[in-house]
Amino acid sequence: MKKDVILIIGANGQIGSVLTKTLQEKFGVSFVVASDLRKDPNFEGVFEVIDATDFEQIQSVVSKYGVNQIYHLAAILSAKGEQAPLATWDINMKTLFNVLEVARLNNLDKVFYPSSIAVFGDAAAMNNTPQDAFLNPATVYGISKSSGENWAQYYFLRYGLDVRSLRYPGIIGYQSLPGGGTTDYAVDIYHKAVLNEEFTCFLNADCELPMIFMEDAIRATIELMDAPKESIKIRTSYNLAGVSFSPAEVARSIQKIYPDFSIKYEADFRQDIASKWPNSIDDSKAKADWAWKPEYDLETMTRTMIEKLKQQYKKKQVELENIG
Ligand code: NAD
Ligand code: AKB
Repeated sequence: MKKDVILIIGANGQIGSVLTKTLQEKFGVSFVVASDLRKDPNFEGVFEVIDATDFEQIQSVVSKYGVNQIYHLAAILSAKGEQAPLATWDINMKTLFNVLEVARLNNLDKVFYPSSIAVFGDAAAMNNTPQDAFLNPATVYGISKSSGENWAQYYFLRYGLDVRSLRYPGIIGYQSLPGGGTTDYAVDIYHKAVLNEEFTCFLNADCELPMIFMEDAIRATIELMDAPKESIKIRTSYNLAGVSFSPAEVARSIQKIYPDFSIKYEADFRQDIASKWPNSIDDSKAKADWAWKPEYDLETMTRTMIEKLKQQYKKKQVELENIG
């Protein structure tokens, strides 16, 4: 049987760096081609520099390695995207069109395209936001993702391309740092706690948002991609839920471990973005179609984040002492 060869676009990012390792374990290091705008000197495995706005660069790597699946992670996220709306639209859409066209022209077996809770706007119910809520996103990032979902479905309906997609909530992990989103505070807060520093939050204390622990997000991605084709009934993008909380709630969960941890609030433009996003998500379709089930709640996530970050900072300290 022909072996799967995977191309990951945007592999250096918060999700890509973790997903790459998981896919290397699943498919074998030599069957996973990681790519991004630059190569990380510490990267271990097969790597190609690809600017995904350039069709030819993707095409030549697909031909060189006989790629049959693409995970397309490259994008400009919500907060960064608002600094340059038209450039964000160009990058997010051009990279997607190139991936879809390369996949169609080379008869690839599958494509993964991440969408986001950013597709929702103030027309959707805030609590337990349904799969088929009206989409009126208020950021250029959200507009690009809601359009992207429909393009994914178009390629499935028109050409039979097996594109699969999840509307990720904010992703929280200890392995990597986030790259310019509105949910980034929920990673930074744990770093500050472990470093014994006060945290200044750019969202209001009571701003509840849907989040998911990295382990759950990666497992959801793999389970979606492994599911039999007939069970994938939604070809735009599946709602996906992990855990919902506000900055005050995550701070309280940290204070159970670090009672002196302190947080202050200085809301900025990201609060306006967050205020139009859901508080929580109804992911019953993902549960029904491909048996999705999150494992981490706020308490288990907080315990794991703190434990892992403490180990990482300790290791760095030892390395620095050895150099010195
Ligand atoms: P990130 O910003 O950390 O990483 C994106 C990567 O894409 C970066 O390494 C960047 O160098 C690369 N990139 C940008 N432009 C590129 C181009 N033209 N060609 C090739 N690579 C390019 O993002 P992330 O958090 O890892 O998110 C990955 C995907 O998941 C994105 O599509 C994002 O919209 C989606 N998503 C992320 C979250 C989250 O909380 N992290 C939530 C919802 C959806
Ligand atoms: C962002 O905040 O932009 C991302 C997302 C939820 O899509 N983390």
